Amino acid sequence: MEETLPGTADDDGPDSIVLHVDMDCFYAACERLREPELEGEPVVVGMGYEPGEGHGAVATASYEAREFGVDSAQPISTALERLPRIDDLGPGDDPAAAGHYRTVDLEFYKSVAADVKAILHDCADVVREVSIDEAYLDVTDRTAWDLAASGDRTLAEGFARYVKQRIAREVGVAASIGVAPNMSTAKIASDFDKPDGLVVVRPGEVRSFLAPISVEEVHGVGPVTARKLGSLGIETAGDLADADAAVLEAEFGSRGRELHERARGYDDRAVTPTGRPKSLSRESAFTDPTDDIKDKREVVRALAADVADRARSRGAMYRTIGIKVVVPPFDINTRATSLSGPVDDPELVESVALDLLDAEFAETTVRKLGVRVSKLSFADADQSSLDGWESAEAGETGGDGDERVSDEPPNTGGEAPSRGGQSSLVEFD
Ligand code: DCP
Ligand code: MG
Repeated sequence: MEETLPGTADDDGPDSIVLHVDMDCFYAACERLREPELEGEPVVVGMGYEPGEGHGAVATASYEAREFGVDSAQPISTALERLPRIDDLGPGDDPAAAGHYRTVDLEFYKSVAADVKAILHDCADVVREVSIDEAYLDVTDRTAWDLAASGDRTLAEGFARYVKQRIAREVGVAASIGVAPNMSTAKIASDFDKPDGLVVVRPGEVRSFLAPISVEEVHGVGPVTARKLGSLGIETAGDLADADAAVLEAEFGSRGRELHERARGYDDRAVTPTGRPKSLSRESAFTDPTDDIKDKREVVRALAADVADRARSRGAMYRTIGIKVVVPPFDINTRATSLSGPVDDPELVESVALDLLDAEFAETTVRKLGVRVSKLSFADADQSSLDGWESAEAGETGGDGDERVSDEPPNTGGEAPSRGGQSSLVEFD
């Protein structure tokens, strides 16, 4: 009988199947794509590094370079001490003990990431991108924890292998994948057998898989917490799982209970998609509040152009166009017009935004104006995926998916009376 874990209990429906995909030495792998002769060689990619120079920091090192003690975030000068640059070798030096140093080329890496991401979106309906080279996939609906007919492997494992092979074949870079019934276990699993890893933790195995792992690997445990846990004799996730919840709570408050549950394999966070903002908006404040309609129209025109341009570059179509008008001191008014279907039409954004301004705020003294498009849909998956990685990073800090540039606090304004026609109150949250 398989042990039933919290968060994987039958009464929650079937166990989730979460994949955590993390590319191996990603920037170095990208450099190898355009310089295949770097395959199997120690490669160091430096940020702020210039060929022949010794400054900058290591962004990543290939696994061959890591053997020499080169690692992310190290000064290039340290890396060069451990692994000389191949171009600096003298006649008698051993080329096998030297490395290839390259400069970060983020645009290129983003284009490779977009190709990977397109595959991930093809393989899962729910993809949460967390960095340029890392994403969670919820594939519960695409596969199963059941054993494959051919043996003792799960269908989920076969599915993850398929994802890995597609990335390798179609893009040419290696991914490590962790498969588990929840996000934190999947993440630990993807890191467990890098590079080129595929680690599957079945629902009944979560706790035993986590048990020997250092507490530092548990989601939410930083160095300070790890030290404190150490002083309580708690070194591994297993120790943490076995610890008295009351003691942990006394020491760490409600976080203590949470860490205890994580260590026991409990993590009921749903994989929520990122990288696809719900809306795009931009705001601009006047140095001095103004009621000049020409000034207000000019600002709205510029904001509309900017927002429409960003929507287009992300491959986003919108069904709602809105404005925000902040009246001194902090009276926030929002108005929007719904369209009959999704469009990508910069001129319409401008004319609708101007109409909304003219209709009610022609005479109003304003402190700040904003334009927003919302009810987004992404027609061109490839296009939107290119930027998706970036917004995913922002999303990790707890955004709601609305990508905006604003210093405005969340909308605290009261409800505006709903107007006739199709305009209505929307929140520039
Ligand atoms: N990166 C960076 N600076 C860091 C860490 C990472 O610029 N301090 C960049 C370079 C990496 C990429 O982000 O290639 C992805 O980060 P990872 O932590 O996933 O590291 P790698 O993919 O390089 O290696 P691994 O195989 O351990 O995932
Ligand atoms: Mg990586």
